[in-house]
Amino acid sequence: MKTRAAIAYKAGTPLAVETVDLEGPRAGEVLVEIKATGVCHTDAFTLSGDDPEGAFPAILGHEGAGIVLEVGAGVTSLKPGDHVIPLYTPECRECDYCLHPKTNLCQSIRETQGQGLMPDGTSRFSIDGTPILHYMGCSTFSNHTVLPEIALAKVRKDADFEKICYIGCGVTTGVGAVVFDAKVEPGSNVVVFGLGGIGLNVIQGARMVGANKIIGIDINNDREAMGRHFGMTDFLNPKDCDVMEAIMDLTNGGADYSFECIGNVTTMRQALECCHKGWGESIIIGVAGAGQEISTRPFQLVTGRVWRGSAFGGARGRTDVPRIVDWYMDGKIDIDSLITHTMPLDDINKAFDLMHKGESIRSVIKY
Ligand code: NAD
Ligand code: AHE
Ligand code: ZN
Repeated sequence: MKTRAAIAYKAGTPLAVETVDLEGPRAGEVLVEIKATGVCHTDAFTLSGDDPEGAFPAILGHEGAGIVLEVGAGVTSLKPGDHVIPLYTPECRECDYCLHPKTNLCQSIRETQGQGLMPDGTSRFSIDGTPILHYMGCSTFSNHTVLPEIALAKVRKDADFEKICYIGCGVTTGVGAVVFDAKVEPGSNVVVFGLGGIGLNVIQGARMVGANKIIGIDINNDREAMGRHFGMTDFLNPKDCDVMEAIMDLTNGGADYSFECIGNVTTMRQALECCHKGWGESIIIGVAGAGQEISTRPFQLVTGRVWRGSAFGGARGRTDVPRIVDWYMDGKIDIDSLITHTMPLDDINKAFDLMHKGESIRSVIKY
């Protein structure tokens, strides 16, 4: 079939919206009509050329929601008409990772996914016979896309696509990091570095579990109001104060949990070192560019601070994403306030401009 998609031809150039050829689903695959997709900082990161796995030409986008149109041979858990959220972290429920209680990082198709290919090593997208790569196994910047069955969460039909698409990455990443990975206890003091599409979801996750102080840090003062709306108790701008000193004062010695939601190795170090001696845990969510490394004095860890990371909020997609849709529909989490802009696919480059200028939290493309 033909469909419309935004193509990343090479790093550092705007996306080109064009008609592409899409082959139907093969065995174990599903054709999905994407109804809406968010634009995440990770899409911009890969487009910038900083992603070691970035390969071009590709159809980016990994934060979508849509409807199943067709299923390939052997697909049993989905049928045409089902509403779905694509999963860049799939859940096969069979690999060593899925069977291990300590991780959500299903590895059953990770290798081909990282190469921009379907599990059989080929692409379903092309233009004039030239293959175009998939991205993070999702390619939601295409009105139609093909995914493996294990990379789709079936969700309820009464939820708006243009809101729940955000659960495909940002909401789950932020709220999940608090709830599934860090398992923040009520009364904890939490520090969040970076109050964008991820950090604000960490804040609402921290409020949801009953955190005490929720301290937000950003160089953009416009983020303070939104942070407070989601439960932030204190705002710090590193341009106006010594954040480390301020955190020590506000928390009586350091954070119980800190979350780095920027992707900057300097703030990653600060996030670790602002943790309380003896027990504070720092969770890295931000994605840093190729060649970047983190460092600290080992003494920071010897004296009880813990450094760890979180991908897709520790969520097992097919199991947890439908639950998070329920949390949204039950009013336990707010998504609507975070979607600051919506636009058609033809305007997708504006979404990247708004993100770079710090004017949007989430832009959503409506097909
Ligand atoms: P965003 O652009 O919406 O937000 C980033 C925020 O950080 C902005 O508010 C910006 O003003 C602030 N910031 C930038 N530099 C700063 C500094 N030096 N000090 C303080 N604040 C600073 O991005 P996002 O969509 O929220 O994504 C955040 C990071 O999380 C990115 O690196 C993204 O790739 C990553 N991410 C990781 C996962 C995962 O599963 N681990 C999932 C999604 C996104
Ligand atoms: N490809 C990059 C790493 C990118 C990365 O860390 N991605 C996160 C999700 S970001 C979503 O917005 C992730 O889930 N990582 C786990 C994984 O298996 O990719 C690189 O450095 O090579
Ligand atoms: Zn993302």
